[in-house]
Amino acid sequence: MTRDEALELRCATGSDVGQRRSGNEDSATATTHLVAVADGMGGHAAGEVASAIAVDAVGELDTRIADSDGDLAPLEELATVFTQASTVLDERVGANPELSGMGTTLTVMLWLGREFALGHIGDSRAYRLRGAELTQLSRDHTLVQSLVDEGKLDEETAAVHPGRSVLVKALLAGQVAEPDLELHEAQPADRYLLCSDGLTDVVSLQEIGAVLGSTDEPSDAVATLIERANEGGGPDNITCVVVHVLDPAAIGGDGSVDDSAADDSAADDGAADEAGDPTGAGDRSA
Ligand SMILES: [Mn+2]
Repeated sequence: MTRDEALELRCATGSDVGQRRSGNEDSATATTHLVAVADGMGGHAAGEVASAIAVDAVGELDTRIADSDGDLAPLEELATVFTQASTVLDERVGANPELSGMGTTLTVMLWLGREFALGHIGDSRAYRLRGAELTQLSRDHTLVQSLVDEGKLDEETAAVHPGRSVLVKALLAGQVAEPDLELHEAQPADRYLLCSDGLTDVVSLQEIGAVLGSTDEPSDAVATLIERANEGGGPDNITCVVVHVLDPAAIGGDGSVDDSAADDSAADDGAADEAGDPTGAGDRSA
């Protein structure tokens, strides 16, 4: 992961409570090497606790990477995020039985040079826009997706199925985490989206692809996607992280990028979203 070979990234995060929920149980983060979305579940604000635990585990990996000499095995490191989050979920439920049943999705990208490791559990999603083609990189761990895989349900029916949010896997206290872990190669000009189901339940894939392709500013894409989900009724919390891999050809011969924006964007837990800009933006290299 030498810096010379690293692709230049620009990313933005945003989270919004939506139109019908009283609290925001989603969490998101963007650190130097990692971006993540977590969608918590469980009553009495337990979902908020669970998704924050997942995002904290992501932050700890970022610290380990910063302290390392760069010689880390990405998939193994990413796996530790899930096991660590599970351990903390167990501890917190053990100490606070009223939190029992809390859990969270977690979709996380670890950027290393020209490739990234994707770790995923639950029904938040990771997409790649390459050219005009939007590809879902994650697979929903839902009952309806299992039925689609078995040929018992078609994609169109699954997308509007009333039971579509029933998860078969998530980060849950008392359970061993079984995330999907994969390495992907990135290309200049790729665009990536991590999002909670509050976006994908109400905004079509065509629209998501069009928004991602419409602007060179990740923060504009995040704001527009959240706006579209709210226009679509905003039935759930909406969280998006957009990552642009910059195209050296488009930013000048020396490959430098405008560095003037803030360094990192942190999670926005949505509690104060109504008043402000829901997005944060930053430039960095993986
Ligand atoms: Mn959700």
